[in-house]
Amino acid sequence: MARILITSAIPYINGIKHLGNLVGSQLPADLYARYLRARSHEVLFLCATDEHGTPAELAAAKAGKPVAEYCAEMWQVQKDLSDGFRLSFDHFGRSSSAQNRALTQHFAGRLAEAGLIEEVTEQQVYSVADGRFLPDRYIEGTCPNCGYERARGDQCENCTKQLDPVDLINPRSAISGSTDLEVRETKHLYLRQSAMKDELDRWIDSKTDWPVLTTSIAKKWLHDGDGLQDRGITRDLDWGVPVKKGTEDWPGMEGKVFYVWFDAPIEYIACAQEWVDAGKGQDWERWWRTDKGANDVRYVQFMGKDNVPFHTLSFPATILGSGEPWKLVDYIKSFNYLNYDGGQFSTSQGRGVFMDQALEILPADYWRWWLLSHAPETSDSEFTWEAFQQDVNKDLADVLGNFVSRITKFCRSKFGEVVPEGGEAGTAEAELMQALQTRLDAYSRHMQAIDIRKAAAELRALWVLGNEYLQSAAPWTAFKTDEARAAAITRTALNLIPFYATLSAPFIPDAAAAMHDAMGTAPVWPDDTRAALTALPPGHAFTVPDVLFKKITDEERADWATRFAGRR
Ligand code: B3M
Ligand code: ZN
Repeated sequence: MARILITSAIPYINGIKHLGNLVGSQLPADLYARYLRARSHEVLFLCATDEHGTPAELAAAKAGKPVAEYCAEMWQVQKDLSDGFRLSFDHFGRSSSAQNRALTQHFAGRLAEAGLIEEVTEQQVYSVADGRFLPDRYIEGTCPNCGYERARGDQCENCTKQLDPVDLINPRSAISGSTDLEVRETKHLYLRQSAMKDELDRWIDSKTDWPVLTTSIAKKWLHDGDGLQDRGITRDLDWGVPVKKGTEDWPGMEGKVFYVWFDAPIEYIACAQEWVDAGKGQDWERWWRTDKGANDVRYVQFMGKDNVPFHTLSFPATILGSGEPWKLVDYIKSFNYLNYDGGQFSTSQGRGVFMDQALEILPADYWRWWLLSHAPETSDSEFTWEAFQQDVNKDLADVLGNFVSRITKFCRSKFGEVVPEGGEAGTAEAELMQALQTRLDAYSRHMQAIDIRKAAAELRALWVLGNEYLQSAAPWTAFKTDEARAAAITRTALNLIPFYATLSAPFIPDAAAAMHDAMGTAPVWPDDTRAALTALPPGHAFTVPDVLFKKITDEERADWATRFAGRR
């Protein structure tokens, strides 16, 4: 038995995530957590909302709400959706927590003591009317390139040119519209990542088992161009973790907060504290401090590829730079993008399916199965309604669902709702058990290695084996001439239901629970297929479950394709 700490990238607070976001971190992390728990390992699985930064402030302003209130509401929305998708976090925290505030300030203090923080004086736009410095995207004006009048200080939305606020013609505050802007001197803190380049480089080199996607991104940032840059870790915003050196004020930093990407990964640690403070766990340091037992922990992170630089370089720089015995990540599973029907998911255009909409039209298991079995692991993958309809109907309804329904109904009609007695297992059963064993071993291997598509393919193949067995053993034919033989086949096939339920639970937890429920069984991981397929004794009672998966019709498919094409 091992101890595994699992974190998913923490989703931004500003809005509901789409299915591409979901399959890029939270869902695969959940699959892995469920698998490891099923194998009796001790798991701590954490996620949270990422609540600071300009996007949160802007979204709150748009919603006409104070930012703290907006975040509290959106946390609940995201929490309910993650429950709806059966994401089995041990705790779903908030990066705006008191625990994260204190810990973020603590790290900044340690980094400052270690000489890894530099104070840099910069020129920045100050709005006299608003009484504050303006971040680049809070400044609007006319684009010098295309003449678009509502270009932002960081980029022109119209022609996509990257801008500096000083490039804008007729600049004004995006908050108040005021043109009373001045360039003033201000101080910011920089994390001296460049001083840690060699240490980070060696650390990445030691991770020979990491996915290529992860290491190639890290290496690119370490070596391309001028190499690893120092990084500004403070911002002129109201909403965020106030800049402090531990518990002390930081002269010259009054009114500033830490940059959202500085405090967000620290929330992985703070979240474990929140978990304990919420009364759900005992000892968070056992998971996070190598001097308090975390040396035995294997720490695995899940994220989309755009988040990789922050997790391979910046966050490790924070941890290593602190000089304290914090647990470093052992394995980073990263993902490419899921595209939507010939283009991209788009939050601003409402293109694609978002988490709330998905659950309105189908239960979580349908989405979980399709998304995980098409996880964008080695390249981008694409969601199309045709593929979704076809795969779900085939894998879930025709193969798994049909198997369960067919054998339970057959048994009920011929032997009643109990596992029948009589007859003996023969060659067909021996062959089946052997084939299942081979697939089961491969399935476990792929799940262990977090090779998600390969694991899904093995699981599908396991379901198919049961269907083929039933088809060729044909208990309905045997019954006419040899009732004992029909009983033996039926008994074997009924035993496959709890076997499948346990193996399938990480992918489709609700259907798995329904299968166990119908069979009156509890999940026990099957190491040995022979033992598993003889586990239910003759006389064991069951019930015929409701239809596990209904098919998606052509009308539904066409309707959904139109409905989610864009403009929410
Ligand atoms: N919130 C970006 C994202 O949701 C960011 C991840 C933070 S992980 C510490 O993709
Ligand atoms: Zn422009």
